[in-house]
This record gives sequence, C-alpha cells and structure tokens, in this order.
Amino acid sequence: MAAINVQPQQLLDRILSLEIVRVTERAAVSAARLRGRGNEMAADQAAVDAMRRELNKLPIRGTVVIGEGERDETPMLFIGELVGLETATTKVDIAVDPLDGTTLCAKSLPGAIATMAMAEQGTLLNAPDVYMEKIAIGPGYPRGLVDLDAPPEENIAALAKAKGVPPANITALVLDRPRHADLIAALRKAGAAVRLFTDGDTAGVIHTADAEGTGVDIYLGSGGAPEGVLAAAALRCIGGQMQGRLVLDTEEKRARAAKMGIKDPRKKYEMEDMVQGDCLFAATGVTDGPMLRGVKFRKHVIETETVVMRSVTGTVRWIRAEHRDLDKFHLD
Ligand code: VTB
Repeated sequence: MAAINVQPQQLLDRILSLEIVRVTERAAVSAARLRGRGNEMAADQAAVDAMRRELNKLPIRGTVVIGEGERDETPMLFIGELVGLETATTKVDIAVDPLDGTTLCAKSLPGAIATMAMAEQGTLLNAPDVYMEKIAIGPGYPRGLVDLDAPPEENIAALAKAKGVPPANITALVLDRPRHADLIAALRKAGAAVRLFTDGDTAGVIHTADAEGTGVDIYLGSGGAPEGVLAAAALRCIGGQMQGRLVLDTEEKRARAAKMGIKDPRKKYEMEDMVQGDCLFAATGVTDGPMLRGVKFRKHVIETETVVMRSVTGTVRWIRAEHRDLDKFHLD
C-alpha cells in the first residue's frame, strides 16, 4: 500500500475539520430543544454546556479566546478556559458562539446558529465582548476596494463599479438598530438597497461570500466583536475581505481591551489580523435560516445541517446529518 503523504499536523487538522462538526451539532440540538420558550439564557446555557462537553472530547489543548464569559459571566466557556483532552499536545485557539441569535432561538425565529472556529495557538484576535464596526465583501474584488473609514457612498460606488452594475443593483446588509440610522440613510442615498436583519451577524457577514445566492453584496455596521472574529474565520476560509474596529468608547472598555493585549484601541483590523493563520470554522443551524436548516426532531432521528470550512484548502462542506443515538442526545 502506498504511504499516505500527509504531515501529522495536517492530518490532525483534516480530522479536526470533521470533529468540530460534532461540537456545533450538539450545541445546536441542545439549543433547539429550547426554541420558542422565550428563555434566552436557558437556550444559551444549553448550547454552551453541550459545546463544552464535546470540545472536551477533542484531541486538542484549546484555549478559549472568544467565549461567553466576558460580558454575561456565564460559568462555561469563559475566555481563557482550557478545553480538550488533557493528554493532547496540539495547542489551538478556540472561538465559540454556542448560540448566535439567542433571541431568535427564544422566539423560534429564523437564523439562530451554533458556531465555532479553531486556529493555531496565538493566531486569533483576543477580542473583548464589545461592539465592532465591520465591513465585508465577498471574493473576487481587488484588495482594498471598500474601506471601513470611507463614507458609505464611496464604498457603494466603488463596489458597483467593480461589479459592473449601477448602485441600485447593490444590496447592503445591516443590523436593524437605531445606532445604524445614519448609515442606512447614507446607503440608501447612495442608491443601494438595504436589507435589515435583527440578529446573527456572523451569518450576515458570511452572506457576502455568495452574493449571487444570498443577494447580499456588502455587510456594514457594528455588531458583537466575538461574532466579528468568527465571521473573519469563515471569510478566511471561503474568501472575501473584511475589516473591523473595536468600539472602545469608555475608559472601562479600553482597560478591559488592554488587559487582553490590545495596544492600539483605534486599530483597524484586517481579516488577516483577526485570524492570522489557517483556521477551521463550523456552524450548525438551530432554527431554519437562509444559510442553514434548523434542527429537525423526527420520531426516530434528529436531523442537523452544518457548514464546515477549512482555510488550508478552502473546502466548504455542507453536512446534513441524521442522528440516531437519541438517548445520548437526550442527556444533553
Ligand atoms: C450582533 C448579533 C447578535 O448582538 O452581534 C448583536 O450578531 C450586536 O449587539 O446575534 P446588539 O444586539 O446590542 O446590537 C446579537 O444580536 C446578540 O448577541
């Protein structure tokens, strides 16, 4: 038999790219049991607990650098927590958002997902749980075509020109928040259509990577910084451009960021600053959404849908799974 020509590190990375699917699947199933109960905390905690249990089965020594513990003070998956098998030697950074769209899940509305990313130790931005201003476009455009600091009108004009369409054919995706009123007005003035959404901006940014499929050409506005790093990991795998800047508008936030190693509070991060090397990204649908189907509880199987991406090769896998080990899932 011919020898398999794969380096041990690569082999592990290949294996892990499927292993992390289990992690987001379990988190999604646990959260999905609490869809529509109006209890955001309970759904989030269920996702966190399941994710943590699964992470601790992986052959990694992982440090949670994007987690749940900063703002909410939830007891699990806090920043700095070590996960994985104690005997493992592969050191990695872990970013998690066990339930992005807690409100969507609590109200059983479309778009809640369970997400995580994994990368070599020391390569993911350790972002505090503050807002991040974000801009993202999909692949195929010259680098620097749009810029976080350019006026929205300029970004829309540049993007329309590069796409070879009038600004009216550009759609911008923006979180529906009062703080975005000026941004939305400027985008409309520039001629673009603005698609508003209520929660889940990790998926929102990812939408730009498939503009033809999603109809979203550009993502703009501020959302959670943790979600920003997760989205950067996904875009790093599938291509596209993203910039972000932490919103450190109080002394307290600046001090928190400084404690996490952030020297320049006004730094404009490129996607490659947020995720400095190769990474893996996975997301499983909790509720049905434009990107992923939600968890379906059938009589004898639980169905999940997951997207998993690997930056080394740019491979994107869509995994629809039928789980029959229902007893195990019931323990979650
Ligand atoms: C976004 C969105 C999240 O928070 O990051 C948003 O992706 C930002 O915060 O799903 P505000 O709600 O304060 O605007 C969520 O909506 C929830 O964490």
